Amino acid sequence: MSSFSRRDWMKASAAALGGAALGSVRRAAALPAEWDGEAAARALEPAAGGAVRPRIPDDLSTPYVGDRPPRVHTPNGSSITGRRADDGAWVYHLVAEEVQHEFAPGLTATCWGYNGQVHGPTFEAVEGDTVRVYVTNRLPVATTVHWHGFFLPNGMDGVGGLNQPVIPPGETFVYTFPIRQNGTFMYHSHHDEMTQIALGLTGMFVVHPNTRGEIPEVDRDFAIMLHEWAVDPGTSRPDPNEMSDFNVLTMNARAFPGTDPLVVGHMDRVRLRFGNLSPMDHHPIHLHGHYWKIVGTDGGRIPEAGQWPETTVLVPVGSTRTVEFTADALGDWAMHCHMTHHVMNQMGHEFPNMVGVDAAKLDREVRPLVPGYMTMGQVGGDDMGAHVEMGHMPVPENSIPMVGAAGPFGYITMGGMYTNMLVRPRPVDYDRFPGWYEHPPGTVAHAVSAEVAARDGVRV
Ligand SMILES: [Cu+2]
Repeated sequence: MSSFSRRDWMKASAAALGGAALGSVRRAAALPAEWDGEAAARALEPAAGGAVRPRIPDDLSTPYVGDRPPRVHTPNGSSITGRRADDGAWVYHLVAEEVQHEFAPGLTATCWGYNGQVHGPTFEAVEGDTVRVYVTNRLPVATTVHWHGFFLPNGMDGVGGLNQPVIPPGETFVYTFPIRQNGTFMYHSHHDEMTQIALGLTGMFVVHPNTRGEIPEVDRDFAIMLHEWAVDPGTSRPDPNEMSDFNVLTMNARAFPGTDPLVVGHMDRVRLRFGNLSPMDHHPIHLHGHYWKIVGTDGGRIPEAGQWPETTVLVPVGSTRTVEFTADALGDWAMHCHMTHHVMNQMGHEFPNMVGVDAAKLDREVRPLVPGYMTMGQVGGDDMGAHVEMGHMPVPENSIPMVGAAGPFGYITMGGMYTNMLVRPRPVDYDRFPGWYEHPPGTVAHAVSAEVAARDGVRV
């Protein structure tokens, strides 16, 4: 399957109209009657047949390297907080290198990252620090690092050829600059950006104010880098030449069901710092059940008079957006890019349009030739992930189904740039999955009989 592109796979599976369940044994009419979402979610390994189950890790804390504990939580990532040198400067070390990176269980690719991870660790520093960042290049090609949004000496700005010679493979350069601002910034390669950013050479850079009270105190402070990748099923590297057809959409380089949930306490003050270094797309990130205020960009803090309530924040390419809110609603709340093709995984963007087609006759005729044949897509895409999950439908090697993960009520038909914010009564162990929300009796949407509906004058 290694030379199989996504398009080829779609064509092949759609060859007899609509995508067959090749080699499937029985038709999947519905979800299992007893759906144990938590048990399903706790199964960390891909199920037989390449199906994907959500990853719910035991430990949601942020690992870090440095002399200061991290103050920002980077889901699926880590922080680098600096080591104090004798002259008072804060020293960091980045190693640019090739990394085997897992986007979600079942989908791994050879990417470029820093310090063994994709994206690089979240830098944390304090306004007034002088930082000294050593950058070692273990890539097969030259690179540089640009400190996105920083006011710094021109020779530290990192544009290869313009501000500095490029860092050749095997060499280490040092960047030194005083930090004169606070807020949410980024860092990324500024040499052959099309290739190097496409392969993952980016990271977040958070600067805390040096005076207490300059920005509001929060209970939870998250950093989330948005990105998009082109990884054809069966291939092992993101394609840097892709200009529009991105099929892996990520938060901190993970695609749902690979994204760690955000655990917060009821009435916690929450700050979310989004960065976007996707090659080509802006991402409108939407949180359910709450509103937030957009309080900052990579240009600085927005004065309070300029903050307005929103439930979606557009994070343009090459920008950061910081939002703050009070988590005042208990529950499991979806947070995701609102571009519908950005909440799908690899295989789902190029199906022939089968919506509304009655394929029962076709299925009957094809089944003697292809046992278990089943046309898909007549009701949209929601069936595909579940079929793969149940082992009824194979997927190409090193790929994940269009959408999907096991949830507490059934199959969650979301993928890609999607995660869940879990709001729980305090006190909360932020570093552990708290289990799915237990709804108070009578507060979950449910089926009704015609008789019940009729009481409200609704005929069904
Ligand atoms: Cu998006």
